[in-house]
Amino acid sequence: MKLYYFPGACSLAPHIVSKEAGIDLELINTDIRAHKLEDGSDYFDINPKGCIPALALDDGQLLTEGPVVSQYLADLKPEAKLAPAAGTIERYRVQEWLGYINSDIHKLYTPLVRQAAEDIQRAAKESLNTRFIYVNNALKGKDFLVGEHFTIADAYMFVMILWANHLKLDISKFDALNAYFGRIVARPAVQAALKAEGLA
Ligand SMILES: N[C@@H](CCC(=O)N[C@@H](CS)C(=O)NCC(=O)O)C(=O)O
Repeated sequence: MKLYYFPGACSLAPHIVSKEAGIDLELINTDIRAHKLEDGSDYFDINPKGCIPALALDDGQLLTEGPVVSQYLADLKPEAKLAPAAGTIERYRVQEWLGYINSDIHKLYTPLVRQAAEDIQRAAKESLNTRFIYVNNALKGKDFLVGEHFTIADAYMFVMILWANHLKLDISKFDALNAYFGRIVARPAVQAALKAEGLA
């Protein structure tokens, strides 16, 4: 399988999941601004959405949407416990987090990375702060977002906190969030994915 990715982008979450699961993926570096591959070919010809992550399956299908790609990878290796079994309340809890991160956190970064007008950036930062208050409270007394194991939701949340640090957002007051980040970043699979993306 091939993972279309860009270093440090949201595709890092399914990349981490693959490392945690012990699934070897061929990594295809994708320029998400120019929508080109390294050989100059047009990424829209591969994924008409133009976004990463995208997972090219061995049967020729393309799977898109990070939360779905991560669930697919996790379900290939249930013994790694990266996603609870489908149909259980724990699986819905993981999906609840994936949905929240995808729609209520991830996209708040767009005005910051695209350097939108000052007032739009300020509003995005305020909303991110509100979201991180919620996440920090949810993490108090817990090692992971759901249950006793690292899950695909943690891989995705890790990337959201990584971006906050990269953009120098002030998240220093969020003790539980920062302790959680420290635990996740120390995981060998996370280090391996960061290294493979040239970020370690
Ligand atoms: N709905 C998609 C969005 C993914 C997404 O926003 N990817 C960004 C990088 S983090 C991207 O590829 N942006 C390029 C573009 O918008 O053209 C998902 O959740 O996987």
